[in-house]
Amino acid sequence: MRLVGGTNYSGRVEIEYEGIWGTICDRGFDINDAKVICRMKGFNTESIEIRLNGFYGNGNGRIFISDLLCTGDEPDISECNVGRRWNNTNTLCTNINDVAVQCSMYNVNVYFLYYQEIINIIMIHSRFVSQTHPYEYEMV
Ligand SMILES: [Ca+2]
Repeated sequence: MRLVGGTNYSGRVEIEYEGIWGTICDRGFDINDAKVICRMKGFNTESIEIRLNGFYGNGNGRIFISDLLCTGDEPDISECNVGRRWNNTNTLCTNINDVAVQCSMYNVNVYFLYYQEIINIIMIHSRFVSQTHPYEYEMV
């Protein structure tokens, strides 16, 4: 799966099937479906935007999936139920209906680790200061 026409964390959703890249129809597409797509791409699933109406440009190929039915907890869209797919997508779907998503660029867990690392550095540094300047503490 790839995101096209946006940034590394946003774009039109394209999936590969039998060597051909195609799109997903917006029919039945909701935030739970978008969560699985962002998770697959390794992004945070907490602040996601669904972009419709060709926000990142319409695709120009096949439409492989419509009526995607993810619960939001799946690790991969291949594990979601799908209403219609491959050669049987909804006839109302055209490339105007291609879905796009904007995932969150930042992972909450990454920020948490970064915060922990800063605390570690402060603690190591303050230990170093107390060892190299022992009298400052004894004079109090
Ligand atoms: Ca859905």
